[in-house]
Amino acid sequence: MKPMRFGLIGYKFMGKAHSNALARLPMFFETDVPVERAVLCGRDAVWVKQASETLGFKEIETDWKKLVTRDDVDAIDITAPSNVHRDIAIAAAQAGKHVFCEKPLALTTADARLMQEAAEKAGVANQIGFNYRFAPALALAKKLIDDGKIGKIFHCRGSFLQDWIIDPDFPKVWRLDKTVCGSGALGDLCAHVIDAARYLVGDIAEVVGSLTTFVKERPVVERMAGLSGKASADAPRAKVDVDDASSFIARFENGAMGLFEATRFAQGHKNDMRIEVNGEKGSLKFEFERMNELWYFSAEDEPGEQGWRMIQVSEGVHPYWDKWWPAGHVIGFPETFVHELYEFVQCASQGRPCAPNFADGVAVAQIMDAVELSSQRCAWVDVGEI
Ligand code: SOE
Repeated sequence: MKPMRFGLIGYKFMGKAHSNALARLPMFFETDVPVERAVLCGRDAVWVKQASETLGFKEIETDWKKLVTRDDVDAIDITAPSNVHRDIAIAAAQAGKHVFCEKPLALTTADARLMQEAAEKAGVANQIGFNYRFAPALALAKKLIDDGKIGKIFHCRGSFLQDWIIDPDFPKVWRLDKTVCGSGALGDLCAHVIDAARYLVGDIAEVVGSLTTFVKERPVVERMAGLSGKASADAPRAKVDVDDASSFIARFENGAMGLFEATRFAQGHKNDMRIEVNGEKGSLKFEFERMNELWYFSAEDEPGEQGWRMIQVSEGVHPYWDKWWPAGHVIGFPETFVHELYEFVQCASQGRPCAPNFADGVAVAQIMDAVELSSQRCAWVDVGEI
């Protein structure tokens, strides 16, 4: 059977997460086509070679333009920083390759739309890396909502809190450079929460928000590190042009209210992504750092027996669980990437639309741009304006 040969761009944090997922996918999941780690791509030949050996890729490429037109590659997986997503994804789609792209889809909604158009025109599978919705607990929350368990939804409360850039001497890494990442906490963190909210509750119609940058200048380091780094005391400083924190209120199209917050300045919070949904008949809440648990309150339980129940989402009946371990042998962050790539491979090989796809990436980009605009205007913004 013809395999799906992956060309992966990037080999740092997300590149490793995707490589690990591609390696483990065939060990646990039965895909319609075999999956191959074919070519790893990065600009520096020495480093990419080294990474390809560790991450199990057969070949390397240093120029993404060559990668996307190679005959021995069927799918392009983009984990490089956001400023290169647009050009790579469009070229890959035009070359007839299926495309998986990390979030945020692009620097702007306009660019994200170009990517969606190119992928749809080429008829290739396209998916965006909103991996949190692939936590079994969030997939179960979605099922419970679709089954009507919490009824009409009134509220959605989402947050994503981290604390890794509080030190003002922490360098201006690429995640803090607008030309490379598009936005700060908003695009890097809140994008996941917005996706989860759209997945569980539906589309957002209007937003009013506020963005803040607490540390306005940071030392520049020669090599822009990922999530860690130290600058020398005499390093020159440059302006930080992205948000350190962002919050917004939303009105969903179905009438529900939303409240969202993302920050990298919440001391003690490492990767604290949470979402809660309150409906007429019940509530659901999820906390990523306890990702094998889903909290559920049902107002339909017998009076006197009502209360929050914690569902340990690690039994064969739960989403994806039958593929993993015996009950209670919990999974973590890396497995969310296995799940999303499983969906991608299956959708691509069966010709089904992926979810979340580039259209979802565009919808999230629109909401984020509307939040930025609202912060500038100090007013509500209709998402349709973007
Ligand atoms: C860094 O803030 C980061 O790694 C994000 O880029 C990821 O999308 C998120 O999963 C965790 O935090």
